Amino acid sequence: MIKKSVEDICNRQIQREGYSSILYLAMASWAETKGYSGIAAWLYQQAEEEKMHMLKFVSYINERGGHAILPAFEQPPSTFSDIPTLFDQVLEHEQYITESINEIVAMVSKEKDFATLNWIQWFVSEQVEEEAAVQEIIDKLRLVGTHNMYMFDRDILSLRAEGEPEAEG
Ligand code: OFO
Repeated sequence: MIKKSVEDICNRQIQREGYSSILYLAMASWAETKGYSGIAAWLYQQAEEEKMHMLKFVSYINERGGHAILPAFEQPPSTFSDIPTLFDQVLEHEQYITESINEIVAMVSKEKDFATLNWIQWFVSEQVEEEAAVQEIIDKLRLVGTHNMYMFDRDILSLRAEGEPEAEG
């Protein structure tokens, strides 16, 4: 049976992963309206992954005898200033998520909940990959320069294929 403190922090993470998903959906929608179909596709895929992360928490809490609660989500921004700023915001958001996963690690260690400590390791590795993938995009954007967004938009999906293996369910 999951402890209440662990159940609560995992429920908090449901909200954060779900918000990540709608934030990336909002970014994808904005990028699509600006003609960046490749960037939009990358963000739609990212939103799907975040939904899957949220569902992993839902299943885990319920499997351990807790109750996963689906929250209301804050409305994400609907406009973004430009593509480089958008990816800086993605990185910043991922760093925030990493911090929040680390808080779960610290809490379950303190509570001696070794099953959750073991389970959460998948997210620890996932965050390393996600931050690296976004950093790679930011680096490429810097190389390409904002005058060549056509090329960047065309190639972004191949970056994901090389750099970020699809997360497993
Ligand atoms: Fe991108 O983060 Fe989920 O975990």
